[in-house]
Amino acid sequence: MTNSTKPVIAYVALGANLGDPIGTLLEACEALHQLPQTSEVCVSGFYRTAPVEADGPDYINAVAQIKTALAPLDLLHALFAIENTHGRERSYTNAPRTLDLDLLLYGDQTIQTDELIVPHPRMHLRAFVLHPLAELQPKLVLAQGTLQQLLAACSDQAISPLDQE
Ligand code: PH2
Ligand code: MG
Ligand code: MG
Repeated sequence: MTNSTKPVIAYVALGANLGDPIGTLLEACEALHQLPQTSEVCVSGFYRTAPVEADGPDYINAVAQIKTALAPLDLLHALFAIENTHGRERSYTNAPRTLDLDLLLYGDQTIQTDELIVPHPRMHLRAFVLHPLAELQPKLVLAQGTLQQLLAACSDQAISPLDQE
């Protein structure tokens, strides 16, 4: 049994750089559509991105916007379950991975627990999050600035839309 809350708009970052990243992200999007108490799933385009503070092959990244009545920790655990379905292993910090699903924003809530910090503490520094997020919600403003200001500050991070390859 999961706890219900008033529905909120939440954002989830999707990333993968092992196995078949594009196929895995497509399956993860399908899994987001199947989440209980969740509707209006909208996914950005896919981007090829250079690893940031990480090693291994280039990543495929995207962001999904969802409307959900799942409580934050229930949503987090559902995201972990999807990661595990795709063979996610946790060997060392920022290790290459078959699938990473990070909860970026949950309505306008600030959450700080041992398990979950929202807004995601590094999202404002990462072009691989900000670009797809700006595609979905260009006028969104984070505590650190507008998406356009934040994107300008990480313009050195290599990122290219898959549909332009
Ligand atoms: N995820 C990380 C660390 N670095 N770099 C890119 N390009 N894409 C990611 O998804 C990513 C990363 C930690 O989760
Ligand atoms: Mg991550
Ligand atoms: Mg993660």
